[in-house]
Amino acid sequence: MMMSTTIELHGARTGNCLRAAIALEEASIPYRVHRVDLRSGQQVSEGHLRLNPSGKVPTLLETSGPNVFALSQSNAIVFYAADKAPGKLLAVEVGSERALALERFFYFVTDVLSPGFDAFILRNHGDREGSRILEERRLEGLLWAERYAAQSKFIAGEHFTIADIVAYTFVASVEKQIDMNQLPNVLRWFREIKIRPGVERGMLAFD
Ligand SMILES: N[C@@H](CCC(=O)N[C@@H](CS)C(=O)NCC(=O)O)C(=O)O
Repeated sequence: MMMSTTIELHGARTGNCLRAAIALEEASIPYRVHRVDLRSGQQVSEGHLRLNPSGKVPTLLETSGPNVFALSQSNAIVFYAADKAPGKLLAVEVGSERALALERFFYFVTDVLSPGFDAFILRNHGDREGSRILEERRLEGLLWAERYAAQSKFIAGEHFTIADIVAYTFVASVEKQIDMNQLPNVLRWFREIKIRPGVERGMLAFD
């Protein structure tokens, strides 16, 4: 007998969770949303810690009969979605198209999201100068996004990939702080990505 598999995404309206939701939507993977109220500390409730001992979101649960598999890193969830829908979010064939998507995906993860997260930690510890330096580093991501979007329709070539997902959630997080008219290629690309049905649904997943 075939066991049916259900997928749940536990999270809140944060960049990491939205990235995971957009990836599932763009991969057309059916999933149920379970909202975690971060303000009231639900992420450290006994129930949530059982699923994700780090006390954070997002957490993806894949349940198949008695087997429950949990994933608790947003970028691993992005790859999980890409693997379940071969070719939709990342070229399967080893070659330049796939390598470029990985290069740009990891650029945004390691050189943009990471300093942004560290800036937040330093700010919470009162280190305003350290935080400012890292925030500047994060915003350099816009210049690279402009360069990438000038070269091709999407961030890593002529197809939508995981690189667009990470770049989109980053640009959406700073959109109100910057004058997007100074980044004409980012603006063109951002407007196109924003109205993709999968992106629209993902962005609303936790509302
Ligand atoms: N590296 C993790 C980071 C997860 C993370 O920091 N989640 C934040 C929300 S975006 C969180 O759960 N914060 C609540 C808390 O730390 O109490 C990922 O990419 O999923």
